[in-house]
Amino acid sequence: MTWSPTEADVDEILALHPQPLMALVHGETPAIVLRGAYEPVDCEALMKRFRERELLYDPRHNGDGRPRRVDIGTSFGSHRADREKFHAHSTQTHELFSTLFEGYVDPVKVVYEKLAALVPDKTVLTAREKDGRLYGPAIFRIYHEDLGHGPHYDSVRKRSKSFEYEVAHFDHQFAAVLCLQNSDDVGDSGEPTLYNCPWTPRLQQTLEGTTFADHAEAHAIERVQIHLEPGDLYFFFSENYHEVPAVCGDRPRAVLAIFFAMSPDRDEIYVWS
Ligand SMILES: O=C(O)CCC(=O)C(=O)O
Ligand SMILES: [Fe+2]
Repeated sequence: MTWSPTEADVDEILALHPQPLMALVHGETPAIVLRGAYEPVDCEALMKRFRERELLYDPRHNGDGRPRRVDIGTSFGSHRADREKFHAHSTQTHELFSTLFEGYVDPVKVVYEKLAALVPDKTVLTAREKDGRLYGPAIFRIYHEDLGHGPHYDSVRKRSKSFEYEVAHFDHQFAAVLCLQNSDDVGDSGEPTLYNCPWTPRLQQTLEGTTFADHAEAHAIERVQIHLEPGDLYFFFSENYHEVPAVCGDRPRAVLAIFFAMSPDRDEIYVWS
């Protein structure tokens, strides 16, 4: 059987995979793709709003002109080293997002609702510490030319080892990404590839002597590329290796992303960005 994404509506997905997140963990399917989760015209309208509010700009014409990703929201990875600043930044993001989408359907709400529909037996919450302090709810990420992600996996538990944070105390970690805008390029540019290959300590040892790309080639590891149109949303097990080839051309790739953690024996799913 080929390793192919599950593309359907939520009811059909639940009929195929009663526990969709565990199906991702077990590699039964590389991704769950919900086409048209958000209106493409609203994607365009939000991009316009981000530009008007100067939240979105071309980093090549700003500061030192070096290409870098434009984030609208709080990145846990960038802020976790300083807990006070991280939670303060997250609070600002909650405030910003409470008015940013006025006049349109709230895309963050849509992503949370779709996730909740896929896990009817669990409660989906923005991640929080025991004292109630919140993480960022979600993040918009705009990738201009030359920006993407090389092969990597994401796990606060296994990679970042941030055990001082609640989100490290779950068994499995995932990501969900809603496409707002694609680059112009018709090739690989900005189109994520997922590998049927979770990180393990053993793999880590193997990779000490080689690159992930060579390892994947040598072992003929299954891979799929996910093609998204504005409004499409995909979910994947972020402990599998994955990559996003660098954007080519002038039109940036823009997405709304969340990370989330789940344990089969916990009622709550914690979402952050
Ligand atoms: O944008 C995507 O499709 C995936 C992003 C990703 O892998 C990450 O942010 O760690
Ligand atoms: Fe990732």
